[in-house]
Amino acid sequence: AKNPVRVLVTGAAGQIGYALVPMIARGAMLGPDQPVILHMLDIEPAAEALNGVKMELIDAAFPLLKGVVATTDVAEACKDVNIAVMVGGFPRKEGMERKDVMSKNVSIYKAQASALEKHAAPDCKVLVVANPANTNALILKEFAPSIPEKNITCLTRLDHNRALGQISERLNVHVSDVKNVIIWGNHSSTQYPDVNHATVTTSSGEKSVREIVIDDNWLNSEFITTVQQRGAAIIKARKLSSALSAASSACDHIRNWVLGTPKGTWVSMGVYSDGSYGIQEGLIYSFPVTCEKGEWSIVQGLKIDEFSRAKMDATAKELAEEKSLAYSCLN
Ligand code: NAX
Repeated sequence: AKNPVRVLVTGAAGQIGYALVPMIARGAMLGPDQPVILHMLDIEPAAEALNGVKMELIDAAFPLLKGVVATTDVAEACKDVNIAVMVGGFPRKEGMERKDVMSKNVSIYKAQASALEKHAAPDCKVLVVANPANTNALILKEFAPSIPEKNITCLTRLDHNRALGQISERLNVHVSDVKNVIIWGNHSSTQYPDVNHATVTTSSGEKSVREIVIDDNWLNSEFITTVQQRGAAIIKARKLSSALSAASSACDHIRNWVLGTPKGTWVSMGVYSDGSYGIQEGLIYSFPVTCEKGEWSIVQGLKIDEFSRAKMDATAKELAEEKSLAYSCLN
């Protein structure tokens, strides 16, 4: 039998946490033969709720779940973890300035970076979900210099999956027959969902999405804004933000990272830019990646047209601004 993997979920008493921990305990993140020990962190006001989640995990009698740590102590939460899913953060409340929200999250991510650096397993893989996800991940990277930068990522897989979903609905094909969309840039409304390289598997082979969706106008406008604004549409409908889809996409992100992407398929991940596609180094930017043996690599050589270039640069510009704002909060 495999040794259990320790998975940290921060903000575990929140709504994404509540959807995510049972998925992990059922093997949706690391596979149906991989035992796990869940480490759940939340803050003092949520301690009782967190303990309630722990009680339910015990009650669900998950065969793969070999232990549960529920704590408000960051050091204890990070102890020996192999995977860290950072869902906890400070939400933007009505009337709050962007800078104030940034400042709260910068201090949270700075502190949690240090705790991970001190206490986590040295090869720990980190996924930041909490917004502003790219910039929180960047701060985490800055303050955990001993964690390899390749191990620090943020979630744009939900946006990627939303793009697959929109194409599959439009074409009335199964979502698993659509692949290789790309989310470029920030997990925000400036993200660029790109279908130029996406394909659909049909009875007569693989076809490009552009070829099948004849309506370029839809692909160049409504499709993009629908994906960009999907989070807001969910809030409007549910009066709560996306939770089950975010949790499921977080599992997809880690599963593909650890166990690999299928041959010929790429996914979107927010990763530290190495300058690929002319995106400045020093930003956590969402790129198309393939994964093998626990390592992601950016898909190279895709042709970028002028329309895409402008959108990729606009979202990079926003990330550079977020980065300066975050740094200004450090002083
Ligand atoms: P909730 O407010 O339901 O839960 C957040 C939890 O984090 C709360 O239990 C809170 O007590 C806890 N928390 C706050 N500060 C903490 C700290 N310093 N350490 C540990 N825990 C802390 O929010 P939820 O709906 O679960 O969303 C969580 C985060 O995900 C938010 O930042 C949200 O904006 C972000 N999202 C990111 C998405 C993505 O694709 N990257 C999509 C979904 C979601 O909007």
